[in-house]
Amino acid sequence: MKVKTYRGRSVQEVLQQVKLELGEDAVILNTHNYQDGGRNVCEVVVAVEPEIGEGQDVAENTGDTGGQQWSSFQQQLLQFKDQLFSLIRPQIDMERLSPRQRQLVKYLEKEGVDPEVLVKLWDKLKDRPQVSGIGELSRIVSLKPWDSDKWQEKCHALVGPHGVGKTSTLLRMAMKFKQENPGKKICLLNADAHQGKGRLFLKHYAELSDLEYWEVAGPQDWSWFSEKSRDYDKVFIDVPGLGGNKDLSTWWSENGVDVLSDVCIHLVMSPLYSNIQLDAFVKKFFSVKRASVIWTKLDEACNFGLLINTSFFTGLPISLITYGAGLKNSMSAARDKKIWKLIFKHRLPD
Ligand SMILES: Nc1nc2c(ncn2[C@@H]2O[C@H](COP(=O)(O)OP(=O)(O)OP(=O)(O)O)[C@@H](O)[C@H]2O)c(=O)[nH]1
Ligand SMILES: [Mg+2]
Repeated sequence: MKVKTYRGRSVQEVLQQVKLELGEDAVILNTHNYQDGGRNVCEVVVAVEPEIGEGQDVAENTGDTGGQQWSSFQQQLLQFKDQLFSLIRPQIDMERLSPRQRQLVKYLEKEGVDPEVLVKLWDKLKDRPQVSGIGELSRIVSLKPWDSDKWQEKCHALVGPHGVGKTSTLLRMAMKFKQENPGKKICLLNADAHQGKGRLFLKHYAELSDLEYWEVAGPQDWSWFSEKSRDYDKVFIDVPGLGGNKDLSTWWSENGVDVLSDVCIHLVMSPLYSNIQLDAFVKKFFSVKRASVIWTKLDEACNFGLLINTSFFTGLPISLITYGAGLKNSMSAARDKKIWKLIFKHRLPD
């Protein structure tokens, strides 16, 4: 799978170049106009499906991710998926796909994409050789990049299992927001204050970054904070990992968090989890206020089919990706070019 960038003086000029080189199969992922030395530049990012024989083992060739080998568990999972898929397979006549479409479906199967997603994709592509596989896939994987103008809600709560990277991501988001909106008042709200280490970490960086910091525990605190929140333009909320049988809706109602208005929830996940585990987390952290998925620890993962599966089964857009333990240069807003490079080339953002 290729992701290529073309530049020219106008959209028309660049599109003509794209069409000449790549024909009808090129899928436009993004266009961007800017000035360079007083000249207008139009940049177009396109995705192209690979030639036959090319790219089938892209993932193995690039060596760009942290995970270098399949773990035996992943192999078992893939075997299980193979068996499942082989039951459904008789219904899927791969001959009804064009060679490129077929190759795309096979690549995704190797990448751990769920058979149900593959069947859906096949259904959209069958007997329609002119239809682009990536184009159809981009209808499944929706994106809502973490840019301040796209996310108008005041309060952003990060939820997810213990250790997935909630606190670090929350800090990165708050710091990015502050950098882009220097005049705005930002608050870090720690609802996970019983965790000594995370608490110190958050408090320390709040002080360093000149962000206001509060802790809440129980309905009285939440009720107080719902008034206090009027002082802020943005509030970033660190929610505890919720061990055992606790789920998010129980925690939310027990703590009376509903008093807080204008809240959206971001589900923080990592491709290091298995499909089964991820399914359990998606249920555990269910909420009608859920608005996006944030993917963390991409630098430690060796395949990314889970991103597609989660988009398919939850319908949630991806807003952010993180790929490093440090707070700097380890987070990107989820844009198509980056997501496709990740899935098809196993390449992390530069
Ligand atoms: N490699 C890698 N490490 C990360 C990433 N994001 C966070 N980490 C590390 O993962 C560990 C856990 O991160 P936290 O932000 O504390 O995770 P958490 O979800 O808040 O954890 P709890 O508060 O214990 O539930 C830390 O050591 C982070 O530095 C990432 O994208 N890649
Ligand atoms: Mg934490």
